[in-house]
Amino acid sequence: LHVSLIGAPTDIGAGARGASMGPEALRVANIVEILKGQGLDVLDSGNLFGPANPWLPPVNGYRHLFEVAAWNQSVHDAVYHELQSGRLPILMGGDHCLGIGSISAVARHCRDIGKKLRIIWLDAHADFNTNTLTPSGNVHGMPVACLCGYGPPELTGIGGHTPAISSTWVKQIGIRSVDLGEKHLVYQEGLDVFDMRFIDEVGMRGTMQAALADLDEDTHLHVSFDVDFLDAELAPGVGTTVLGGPTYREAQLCMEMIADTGLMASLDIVELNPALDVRNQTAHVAVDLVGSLFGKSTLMRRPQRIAG
Ligand code: DIR
Ligand code: MN
Ligand code: MN
Ligand code: MN
Repeated sequence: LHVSLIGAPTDIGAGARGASMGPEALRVANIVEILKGQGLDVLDSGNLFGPANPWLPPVNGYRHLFEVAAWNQSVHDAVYHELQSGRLPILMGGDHCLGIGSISAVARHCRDIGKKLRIIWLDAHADFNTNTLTPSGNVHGMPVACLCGYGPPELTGIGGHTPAISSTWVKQIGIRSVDLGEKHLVYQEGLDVFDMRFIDEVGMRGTMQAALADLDEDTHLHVSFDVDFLDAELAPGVGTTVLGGPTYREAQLCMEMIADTGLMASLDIVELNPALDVRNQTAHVAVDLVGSLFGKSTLMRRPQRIAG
């Protein structure tokens, strides 16, 4: 398996500064060496460039729309290029607004080759705000809505097709913070949301079985990993910590069940904020979990050891 790391050092869509340091923190936490140690062919293609963060207030409900669009165009181009070269792109953000460019590219690639696309969205937040619903104007709270066609043309059309995806392709896991207006739109769109209450009631195993139920051998599985998915105690290095997230063990099981499908073909690691981290702990946890996403496990497991 050939993987390409793409750094996108920006916090252009975030509500706190610092996610721009995410790519380097992941490198310092040995992301390249750890994935190579698992037998992967890893190419670190370095960092993308884009506009600086002017740190201005929102205009028409969007902060930094022009700069957000520029960064996403460059992410789209890089991710699409790696997919066309037959490599598995790992986008190292950067904040979660970059999921627009990344997933638009993945959706374009899947349209090119006639593959079914499914997206596992690991996050504390639903990221389904629009400019009229958003309490903050921060575009990192809007990427899923933009991908589903709710947003400005600068963001909804990046992959050459609007909407880039259908809301029925998205399975959200770990959600525990949704804004009031956003809640209505999520409900109206019928998004498949496996929130923390669902995980409490069903367990992570049943949750992932449900979330991964409609895959087949012709599916491209994209994982968008917002590090604030993890419980705040485990992962303090994010801009918006939310209590009550998955534990280390629950997150491991989630990642291992995704790995077991053998279908993950692209990945985002976003929202890591080293300015708020403690001795790079959150980066190390994230890299460890990414190892599990690529099949690191304690034992060689025989399939069906636990009855369905
Ligand atoms: C909040 C925070 N829902 C907003 N969102 C995110 O500003 O839209 N934080 N994604 O990571
Ligand atoms: Mn492919
Ligand atoms: Mn997010
Ligand atoms: Mn989040």
